[in-house]
Amino acid sequence: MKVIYTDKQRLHRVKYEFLSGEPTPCFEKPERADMVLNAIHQHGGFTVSEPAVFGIEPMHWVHTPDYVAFLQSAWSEWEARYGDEHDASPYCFVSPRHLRHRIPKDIEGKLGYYSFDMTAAITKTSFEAIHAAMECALTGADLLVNGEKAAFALCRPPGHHAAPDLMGGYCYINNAAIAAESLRRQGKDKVAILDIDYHHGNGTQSIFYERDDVLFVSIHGDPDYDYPHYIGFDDEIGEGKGEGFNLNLPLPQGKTDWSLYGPALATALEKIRAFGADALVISLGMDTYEHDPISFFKLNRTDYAEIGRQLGTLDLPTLFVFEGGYAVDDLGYNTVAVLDGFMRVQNDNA
Ligand code: OKP
Ligand code: ZN
Repeated sequence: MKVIYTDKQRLHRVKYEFLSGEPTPCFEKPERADMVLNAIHQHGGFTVSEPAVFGIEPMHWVHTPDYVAFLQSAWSEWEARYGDEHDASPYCFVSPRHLRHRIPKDIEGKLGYYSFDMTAAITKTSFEAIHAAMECALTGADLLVNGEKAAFALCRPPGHHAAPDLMGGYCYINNAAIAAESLRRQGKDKVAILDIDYHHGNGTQSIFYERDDVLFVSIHGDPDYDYPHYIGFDDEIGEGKGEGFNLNLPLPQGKTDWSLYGPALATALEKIRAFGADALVISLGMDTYEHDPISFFKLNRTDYAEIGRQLGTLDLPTLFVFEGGYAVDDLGYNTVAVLDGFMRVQNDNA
């Protein structure tokens, strides 16, 4: 399988996030991708290459122009105010209640307007990495358009929490959504996105909520108890002509092992089959792992191979787009277990 990766993505490295009231080293770090690359090289069945060059224009396919402009200028506006010692991060937010949704002129106001949490800080070189991650996803989509049966875009920072004009959850630009849109624009009439990150892919859901040409299905921790807290429930089914083209399968924290996950995955795959997808994008989050430090499912490496196998049985052109996963020591082997399970089915079909 072809893997698309570039070291430019290392240019995004945030110092801290705030958990349980104290600064904690950020879980989403460049070493995550290093571990995946390491396992990919050990496996031997992959070829890794650099992404092609794209401008920033594809960001506008799914994000608003004002949001993209904000991402580009945020660091310099922040640095002019505070210097370069600390990462740019919001301290106040535009709640949907009692406040006005006007775009402020001040950088502090803008950071809060365009964020839904404090986990998406911006550094001097973040935008270059964010851009490079999108290029990896777009290059992966192009591989499918050119006849490749599958590809893996090893993206970071991740993207699935990024909505049209919101960052959060370590995400800025929605790599998977842009890849799906690229497939749509290049002749794949129906694209399914399956998000198997532990956290609900709220950004991807929002982007496609009113569309019937891109199906969004997500299996994740119950938002009544877990991040992103305010979205990802099973009554969110899409709107307008998108009604029926959004499926959320929340599962309980703490006790979700294969006995609960397997049936949810079967439901997800059935929905994708019924939709009649021409291509599949997998938001591949590996934080469903039993030892993940910030998540609460109980999947293991055997389960990952089985997930890969079942995804392979859909027999669709498939782009894997990397999202979360924070148990760094096992992250690479778990990721490769999914991809290897998938490739074994492909070899059987060939
Ligand atoms: C990004 B991705 C839990 C804190 C969660 C944010 C998690 C962002 C996850 N106590 N903080 O979907 O893996
Ligand atoms: Zn996650």
